[in-house]
Amino acid sequence: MSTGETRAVRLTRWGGPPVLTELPRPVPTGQEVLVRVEAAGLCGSDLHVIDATPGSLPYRIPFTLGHEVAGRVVERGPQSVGPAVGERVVVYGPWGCGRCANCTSGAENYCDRRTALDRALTGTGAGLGHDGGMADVLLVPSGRLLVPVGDLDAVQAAPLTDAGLTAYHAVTAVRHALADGGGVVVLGVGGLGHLAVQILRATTTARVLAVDVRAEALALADACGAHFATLLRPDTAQVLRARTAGAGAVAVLDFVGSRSSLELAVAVLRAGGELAVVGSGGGELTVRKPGALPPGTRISLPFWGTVPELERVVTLAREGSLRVEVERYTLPGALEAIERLRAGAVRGRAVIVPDGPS
Ligand code: FEH
Ligand code: ZN
Ligand code: ZN
Repeated sequence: MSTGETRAVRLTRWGGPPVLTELPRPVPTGQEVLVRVEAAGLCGSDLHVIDATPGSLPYRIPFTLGHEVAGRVVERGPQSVGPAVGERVVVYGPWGCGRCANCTSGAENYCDRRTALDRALTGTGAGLGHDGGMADVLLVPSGRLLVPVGDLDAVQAAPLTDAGLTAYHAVTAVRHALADGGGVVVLGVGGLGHLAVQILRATTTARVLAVDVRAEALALADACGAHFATLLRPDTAQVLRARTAGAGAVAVLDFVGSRSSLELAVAVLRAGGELAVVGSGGGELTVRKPGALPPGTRISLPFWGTVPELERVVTLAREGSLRVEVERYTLPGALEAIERLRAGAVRGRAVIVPDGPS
């Protein structure tokens, strides 16, 4: 690979496997900033993108995968803003229009132009319709999308931009219900769930009750500070209720979003409780009155997070309150990481290190 090229893991046809290829190294113009990638996390959503059928996503192929990126600024366009050349950063992944009310408040995850009404955006962000960071370099549309990380290790920093930020945003959605040390149930202790446990312990007084289907995930939940962790069983709702003195959970963070996880959420929620559905597991919830949902239930569907929240997540990590469980892979190893993630074999988060040892 010459200095004028970059390796990249790209989606070149819908439903086909990603391929490792070489591209001309981008040159930043206008407000653009070029980041040398030091680490790029792999997410369950990457599998959804890879497996998408033609026309199901508003993205044009080919594009480079990778929406969870940390690196160093190496070149800036003449009108660029933000971190200087040489500064280590993480990349805020949801790239909005940058001009609507949500974008100008830092909530590009809820850009008004990404709605069905105005598909002005042809992509969700880095690695999601736009070239992402599963590569040697990443061209970022604006320095507004970069958050400095100081000396935080890139392999720890990259997952903060998606797994960490999404978990933090979900906790924020239910935070007001957590004030009195009530029980909060975390469904799924994977890449996002294990960080949610740590965020809850670091920023709330809630009692954290974790549920997963894998025994090794329960060990991870314990290591992350969960007060209680259990496998999903037929009596899990009763077990969790007993852990909340019969009142039920003041909040449930569902990082799975499957039929069984949503059923468990409904069964353990306290009246007036909060349900945040984060996972895209295909489960459905019937909202009807009267119905299965306890009275007063509030439901949110949090998506990713905001730039100010990403700054807070980076601060939590830099002060030692967040530790990401990672599996490292080289750039060519990304394909192996994808298959391990698909098999449910990844512990914590898979992170690709382009300059890592081959
Ligand atoms: C990205 C794109 C679309 C759906 C979900 C996601 C998440 O991985 C972002 O955290
Ligand atoms: Zn993601
Ligand atoms: Zn916008």
